Amino acid sequence: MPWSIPKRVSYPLSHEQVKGMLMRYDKNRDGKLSKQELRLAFKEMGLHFCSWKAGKAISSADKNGDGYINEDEMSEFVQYCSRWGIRIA
Ligand SMILES: [Ca+2]
Ligand SMILES: [Ca+2]
Repeated sequence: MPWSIPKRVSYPLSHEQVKGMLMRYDKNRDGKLSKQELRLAFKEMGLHFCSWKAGKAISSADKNGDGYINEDEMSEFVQYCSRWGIRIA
């Protein structure tokens, strides 16, 4: 992809933008995000969530219970994030 993630992300972003950014942190390219990958994503996006919140968001969005967020579950995850006051359009 031609664009890179800025140190600080300006909000609001669309759900698709957020999904796209998060999926770039799928380091091992298995098509889903582990807790570790998500934490790195948050950190690099300048969002400082504690691991408890990240864990809560993952378990809430993780519909099939495998401990990872896949592309389908990502929408749920992004919605959960928006409830924390992150304005996602
Ligand atoms: Ca992964
Ligand atoms: Ca899952």
